[in-house]
Amino acid sequence: MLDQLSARLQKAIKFLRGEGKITEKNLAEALRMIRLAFLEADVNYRVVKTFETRIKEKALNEQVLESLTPVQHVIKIVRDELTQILGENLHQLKIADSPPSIYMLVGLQGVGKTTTAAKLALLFKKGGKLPLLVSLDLKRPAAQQQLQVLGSQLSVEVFNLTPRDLDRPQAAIEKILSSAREHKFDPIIVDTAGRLHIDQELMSELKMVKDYLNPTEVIYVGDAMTGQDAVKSAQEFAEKVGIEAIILTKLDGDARGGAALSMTMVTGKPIKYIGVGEKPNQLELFHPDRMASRILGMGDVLSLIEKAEEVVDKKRAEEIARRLRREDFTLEDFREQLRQIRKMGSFSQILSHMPGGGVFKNLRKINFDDQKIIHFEAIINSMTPKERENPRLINGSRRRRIALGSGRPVSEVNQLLKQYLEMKKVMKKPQFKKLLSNLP
Ligand SMILES: Nc1nc2c(ncn2[C@@H]2O[C@H](COP(=O)(O)OP(=O)(O)OP(=O)(O)O)[C@@H](O)[C@H]2O)c(=O)[nH]1
Ligand SMILES: [Mg+2]
Repeated sequence: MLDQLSARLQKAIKFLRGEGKITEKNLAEALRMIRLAFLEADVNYRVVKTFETRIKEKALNEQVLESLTPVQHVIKIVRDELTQILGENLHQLKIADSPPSIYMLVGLQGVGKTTTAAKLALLFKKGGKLPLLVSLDLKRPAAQQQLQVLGSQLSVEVFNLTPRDLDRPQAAIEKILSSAREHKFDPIIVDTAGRLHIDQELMSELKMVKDYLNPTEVIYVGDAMTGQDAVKSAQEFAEKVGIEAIILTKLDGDARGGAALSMTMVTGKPIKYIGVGEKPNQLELFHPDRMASRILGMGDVLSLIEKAEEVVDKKRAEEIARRLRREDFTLEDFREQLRQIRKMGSFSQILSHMPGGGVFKNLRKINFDDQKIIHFEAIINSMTPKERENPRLINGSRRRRIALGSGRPVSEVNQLLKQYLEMKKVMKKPQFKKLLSNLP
């Protein structure tokens, strides 16, 4: 998988290693090699440009981490940027607030929608859920049978729709939903029709199904082997039907990587799973960081880099602890804390050492899921340094400006400020101070 890209990137890095020192000139040559590797792998041109610019900027301007050589530092930057364009964090499927969650799979013909529907069902079943498979391919009665066969192999329930049902999709969907509620099926995984090309008819059909179904997530299924075509069609599905997530299939084949590396940046949607074989158990959660490391190879250097980063993280954590002790816990510190949580769950670790109940009960309630942390960070980013140091400045009109700047609702800005104050209050409690004094 992605072997060729991997080999070419490694060649670029090997070249730099041979040089020993990073200069503008040899960096330019390495970047040229990296650019060619990407283009060869059929990565979207815009993505290649962004990637190149960011690496150049960071390699020439960033301070090299202690204990890393300049070349190792460049490797770290390449890995970080690779992770970034792959989507940075792990993204799980969204779960509906009230069950059942409904996942609607869309995509072109033959990309692997039906196979993926079955794979997802198996994953949920293994996780102790009771999934229900449904095919809403309104044109092809044989699609029902394909799903039935897969379902019976996996002992997963498949909702059987008659040709008459398929003529009346709204009534059929109501029937499915009420049956799912009655039998406590959760989630419902809905397979849909594929077409060779995107046409108006398919899009209207999918839009209609989506409106009746009201899915928790529409998942675009793309064939990684088709490279930029998969990216282009993802864009069209995103525009015309609306998608929340991406699953890339056939990454076990000789896919060159272009689809995986362009998808998220071009569509703005995360890849959540990847298909790595035809068998029902060959679906994996997509870990951008692992994928980046796999593409770069060089396990030894990467683990060295990770160690160096741990030291930095530890220093940052110490710095925050020091500031906490001084009680001037600003929004800047809060943001740094959020970043750390996102990276390594350090605050949750601190919390896990605390006695339950009491002052910490409220803190545990704060919902630090990945998405929220990203939004909170975006909000803090939109504040001026003054506001971060002195949150009391943030009045109504500033809140609106910050909301606008970060693309988040004002209510979320309020929520963030509330949680920040909550945390600050807890920081002042004697129990917390005692805990902090025990930190390294
Ligand atoms: N190697 C490999 N093959 C896959 C993967 N996912 C699906 N396939 C194969 O791709 C082919 C098409 O899969 P389907 O699931 O029928 O595709 P579909 O999107 O439902 O197709 P239509 O319903 O005709 O639009 C089958 O031969 C699958 O076995 C994968 O991750 N790896
Ligand atoms: Mg199918």
